[in-house]
Amino acid sequence: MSEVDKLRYPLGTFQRPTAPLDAATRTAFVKTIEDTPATFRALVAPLSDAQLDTPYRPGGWTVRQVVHHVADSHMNAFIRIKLALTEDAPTIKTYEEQLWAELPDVKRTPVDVSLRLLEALHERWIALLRGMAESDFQKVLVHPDLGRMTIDEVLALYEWHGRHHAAHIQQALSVAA
Ligand code: NI
Repeated sequence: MSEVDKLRYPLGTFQRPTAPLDAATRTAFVKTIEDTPATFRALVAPLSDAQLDTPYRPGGWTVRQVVHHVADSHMNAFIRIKLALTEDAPTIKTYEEQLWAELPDVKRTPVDVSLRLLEALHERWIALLRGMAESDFQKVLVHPDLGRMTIDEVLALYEWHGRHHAAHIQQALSVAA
């Protein structure tokens, strides 16, 4: 892995599961997603504006952009799972995350707004995940870049995604310290 990629993927890239998750792994992944908003709040709450404006790597997003991105991403994830649950292998919509991170709401909105958004969103998301039947986790969506994905795979992706971006913030703080 190149030096840039090490900074970009501090925990390594997402490893897609090759089989349905076992019940214990699924439970653990749901718990990590449940804890994600609190993880971000704990990391971000004590930060100054200067720290929030620190990029997590040279040329990378600032801590502020990372927090708003996680809210953008997880709103999409929640919708994607609901589409997979209610339609037959729907093709989901990707979005230009780099451009979303430059839109005015990201520049002008305090991080606390996205933390509160994440807290409410994940409460809904966890209620959904904990209410699903075991068989629901094998329902599929079609991702334009990643192909057919089961909800198990989507769950694994977003379990990784929260940890991945929390590690970016830890990295930004260790560089700034
Ligand atoms: Ni991301």
